[in-house]
Amino acid sequence: MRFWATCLSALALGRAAFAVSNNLTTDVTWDPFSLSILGQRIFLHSGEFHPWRLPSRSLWKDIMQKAAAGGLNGVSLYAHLGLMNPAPGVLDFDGLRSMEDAILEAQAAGLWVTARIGPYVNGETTGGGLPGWMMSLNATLRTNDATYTQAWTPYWTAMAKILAKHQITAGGPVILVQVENEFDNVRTTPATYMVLLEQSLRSNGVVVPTTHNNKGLRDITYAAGTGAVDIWGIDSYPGNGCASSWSAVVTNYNDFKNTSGNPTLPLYSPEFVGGWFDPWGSTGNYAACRAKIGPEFERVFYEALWAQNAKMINFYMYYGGTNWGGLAAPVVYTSYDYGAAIPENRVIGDKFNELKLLGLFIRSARDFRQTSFAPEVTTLTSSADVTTAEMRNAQTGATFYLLRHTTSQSTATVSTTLKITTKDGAFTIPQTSGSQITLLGHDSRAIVADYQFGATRVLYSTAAVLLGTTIDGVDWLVVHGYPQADAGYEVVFAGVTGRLHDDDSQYYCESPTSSPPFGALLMHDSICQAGLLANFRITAGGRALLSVGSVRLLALDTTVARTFWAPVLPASSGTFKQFAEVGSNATIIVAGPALVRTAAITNKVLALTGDTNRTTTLQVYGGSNLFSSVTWNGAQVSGGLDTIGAWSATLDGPSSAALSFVPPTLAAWKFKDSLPEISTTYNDSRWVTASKTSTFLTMPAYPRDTSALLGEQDYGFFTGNVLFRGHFTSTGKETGVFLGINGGQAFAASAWLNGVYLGSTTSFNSTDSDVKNVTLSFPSGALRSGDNVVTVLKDNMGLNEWSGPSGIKQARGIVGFQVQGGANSTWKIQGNFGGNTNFPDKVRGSLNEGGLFAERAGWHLPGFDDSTWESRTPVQGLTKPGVGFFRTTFDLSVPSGHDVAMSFVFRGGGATRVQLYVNGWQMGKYVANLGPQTVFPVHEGILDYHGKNTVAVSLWAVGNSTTDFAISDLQLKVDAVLRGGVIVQVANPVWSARDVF
Ligand code: IPT
Repeated sequence: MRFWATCLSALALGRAAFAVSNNLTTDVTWDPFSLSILGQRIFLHSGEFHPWRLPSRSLWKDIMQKAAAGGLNGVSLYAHLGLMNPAPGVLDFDGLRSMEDAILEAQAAGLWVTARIGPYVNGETTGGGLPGWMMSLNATLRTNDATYTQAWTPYWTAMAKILAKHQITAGGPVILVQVENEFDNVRTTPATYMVLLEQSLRSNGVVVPTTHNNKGLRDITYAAGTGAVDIWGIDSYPGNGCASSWSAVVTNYNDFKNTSGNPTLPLYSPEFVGGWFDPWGSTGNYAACRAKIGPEFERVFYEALWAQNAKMINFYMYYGGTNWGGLAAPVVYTSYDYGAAIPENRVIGDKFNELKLLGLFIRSARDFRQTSFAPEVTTLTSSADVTTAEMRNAQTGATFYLLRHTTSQSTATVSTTLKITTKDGAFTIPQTSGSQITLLGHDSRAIVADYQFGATRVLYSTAAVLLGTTIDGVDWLVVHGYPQADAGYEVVFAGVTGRLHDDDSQYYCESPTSSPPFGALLMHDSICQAGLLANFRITAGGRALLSVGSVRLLALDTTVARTFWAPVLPASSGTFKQFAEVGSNATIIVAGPALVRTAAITNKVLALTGDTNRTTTLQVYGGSNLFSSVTWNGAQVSGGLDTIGAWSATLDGPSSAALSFVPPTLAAWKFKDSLPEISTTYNDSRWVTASKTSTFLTMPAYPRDTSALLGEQDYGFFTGNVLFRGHFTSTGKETGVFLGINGGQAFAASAWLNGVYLGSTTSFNSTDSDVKNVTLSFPSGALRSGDNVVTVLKDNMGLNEWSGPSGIKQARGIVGFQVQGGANSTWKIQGNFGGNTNFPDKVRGSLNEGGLFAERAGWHLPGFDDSTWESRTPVQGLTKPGVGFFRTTFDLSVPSGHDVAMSFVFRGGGATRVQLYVNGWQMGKYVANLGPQTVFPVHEGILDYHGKNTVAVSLWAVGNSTTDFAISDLQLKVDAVLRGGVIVQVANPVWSARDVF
């Protein structure tokens, strides 16, 4: 039973009226408009981040600080059951698997957390987050099956306890917990599985609302107690992904919620397009995707989502990161950059900054949070090519006109006027005769009317609002627009009587008379019209500060606005003092640096932290009485008021040593063969004997010449390369071997008989088959009398995501095998050292290593002694099909105090599969003939920027041509240099001897 937690005191405090709670806590409540936190209505503006996709743990702080600086107030965190629970009874929430640490970093940055803990998450990760061992269970996954229930319970209860400890009622940032993901895939009514998960959360102390991510516009509403979560939402990826063409915005989310869904809930998008993933073998590239799903796309699609009345939005992904080790599902390659706002290498640009503009606006537009849905219409615009929603806050009268092209993918330049209704009457704006509002190509515009902030009401602004805020008792409105757009932007303050006028080509305000000139950056003939109306043209690169009565109006070219920041000034006390709105309404306007991470004022010292990418003019607008000195990253900076009255100083960019830093050339490689297993003398007696004669994996009917089944998950191998050795006793008549091999899309396999190469097979891309059937002939002379061994090396591109209850359980391994000519075969299997139960590397975890001999022996780890190895480079490569392992070390001495983004860049190769190890971490899989990835970002922390580094590559020549035997280059390159960053710890445990077999 829910209750209506209305109370007079809430109303008196301006709190959300008629808020509904889940009856367990009133710290997080909701109504049809929005969520409220501690009685404060908020627009949840959140970004998706998977901490486990950023194994350099220290950098979680970087992402969290960027998210907060980027105008978000929340993060959404998937947890990965498979990583955290690699074997039955083994729970590991340490290091890169620590949900708790990620939550604490979010809290430090002032971000609310939506914990999306599965058990199944999808997310283009192996098994969709479910571990290989669950695939072998006699259970239908994602149902209330007793065996499956038993399987998820230990993880789930442990995770619930972590969340309970860090939920808002306990002083933590966790406000929402998502149960399952896109459960309509496996829809059952009632959803007893959902009920079980929810009950377990509750009995382990989670009281915050539960949520669900509904797959698109599919109805999965359940009656209370039969699987209903407190707040469900709709995921949606409109716009046509990374393809260069745009498809239309979606305009029926709100209808869906109100007709098929639940009209008492706010409209929630737990995943809204923040980019898209890219498959093996594509021609795509994430930089192009980031440009397509870029600033214009964000403006059009995100404002269209606002127009649908969404007040809870999470962008998937905000930082995608890296599918290092075996994290990827077969649908993606190593990079999970996703074209997201923060690129994989963490170097932010226009996409991030445009979302910041939207985020800061939505943060400061308090009245937006209680606006009602109004269908988009073309009746308010003079041009039918422009559509607008008119979203009004019935309590305050504030109104938001969201303008876009009627055909949302249009690239036309269209101009229109707009009819608005305000407290002071109806107007057609712009009022200046002949002026129009112009959408430039892919564009949209949020126009405010009766927009209240501080003591000021903006009657309307045709320029986009960046923010309105009160700093030291002065109301500041920051607006922006494109110089090429409107000939005259209009900003009208209600009831302001101060007059603007010009004097000697410099524009002044009458009151206060001491206002400084705003310079020649803005101009308009009629700027000084009749008192109330600021009518101006924005010039390229322009910024202008006007005093209008007691209000400061800062008008900016949008490209200049992107260099603006409004960090939260933490309150002096309170559990949530660093949280925008709920903890602190105070902000300061800072412009210039590539990033402003944090700001605080204590004892009249304004302490700013952030990054610069060049010598930068720092500007602080307003509040100059609040501080008497300024520090940047802890060091005092001297400055003073500039010509337009901003406090200004010069910040150093990166040092010349940092700018000229060049990592050493990778040279002095050592080499050793990594495929001793093909030798007839190789001793596989300690390998696992394939003995299963039945399986709960999905094992297709295939010819098999013995009853043993070779589904590798059944033997504890879920990741990376797996080796199989099939023994048969020859009668001399065998002609070849049939193999049906499943490694997931884009896998490869190679086979040898008694050390003689038989051939290889490759699945070419994500639309190719995940199982390949080959019949390989035995070359004459290869058979021996007695024991013969077929050695098969195959990789596993990750376990399938959900594709029905049997699709996810698809057996990886050798699903069909038959020696042509009669003989029965018996098989031995070897994968990663120790399998999923006894893997030795507890820091890097169960998915870092596969089953190559080099990996089993730990040759990829720093500290291994390769001094007796042959000198040979990966460019010299191999001489025949097989696997070689190459190692080298080098010192790095990166100037400190800088964030230097580096990547490994591969070139060349044919049917060549390379795994890249950096200080023991498997940071990339380069498949030369599939691509598309050639550049592999590796962060500080994995790389030791102030010490010795070990780089290793396994090189698998899958084919028999010389181009398959080698790559043509591998180097470490600098992507970007910033002064700043966060302090990074290195934790790269070194080699110790393994009893390899
Ligand atoms: C949505 C999943 O919920 C998410 O985990 C991820 O896989 C995302 O897709 C794609 O990157 S599912 C939605 C596309 C139907």
